[in-house]
Amino acid sequence: MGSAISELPSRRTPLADAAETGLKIVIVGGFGVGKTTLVRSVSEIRPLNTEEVMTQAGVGVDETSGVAAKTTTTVAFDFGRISLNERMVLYLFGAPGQERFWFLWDRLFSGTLGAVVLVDTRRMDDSWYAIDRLEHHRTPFVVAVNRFDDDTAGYSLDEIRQALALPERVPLIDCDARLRQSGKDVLITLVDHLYELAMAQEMTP
Ligand SMILES: Nc1nc2c(ncn2[C@@H]2O[C@H](COP(=O)(O)OP(=O)(O)OP(=O)(O)O)[C@@H](O)[C@H]2O)c(=O)[nH]1
Ligand SMILES: [Mg+2]
Repeated sequence: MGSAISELPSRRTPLADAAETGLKIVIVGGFGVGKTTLVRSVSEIRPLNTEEVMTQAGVGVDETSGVAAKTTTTVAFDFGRISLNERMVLYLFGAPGQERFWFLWDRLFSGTLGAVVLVDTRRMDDSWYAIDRLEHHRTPFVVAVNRFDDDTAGYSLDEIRQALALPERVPLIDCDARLRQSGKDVLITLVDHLYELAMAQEMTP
């Protein structure tokens, strides 16, 4: 199956035009699902991170079960950039995952064309808030399952789709946020999805 973005150079659409100046994409999801890792692994510029070391003050506040090795957390947002081809530039904004920073999200969504929801299957409930906010803002999104090594349950994508009550039209894929190509594939899936939505909109009179 060919990716729609490979067809973009020959087609002028509002989405393709916007892509030349840069599409704003947000990466959302629960605490510690790998948002910062994803922005870091795909960004071509040195990513801006607003990571802070988690301290004793966060004990009992920051829910670290399942991410015991985690020592830092995003307190504002991550920022990175990636060119998918010569005509398509994405600006990536990784949201902070902790509940106490969620008030930043709605602002972060302004001007956003699309989003990636990262999911950790060990803590699926953490994805609800992200999906809810995106639906509220009518921001198109794809869902990417970041499989951690100690994810022993091994839920299938179908099971995850059901658990999250995701409609068929929302793309759902596996990824490893630590791998550049995998992160890039997630972004290509998102751009393809945006492209299809834009084409469908063009078709409706
Ligand atoms: N094993 C494994 N570890 C991962 C993967 N992705 C991220 N990690 C690790 O998981 C931890 C959490 O990743 P972060 O990227 O900080 O998560 P985050 O979503 O930005 O977290 P907050 O900003 O605090 O919400 C880090 O120690 C990563 O190295 C993965 O796919 N597999
Ligand atoms: Mg982070």
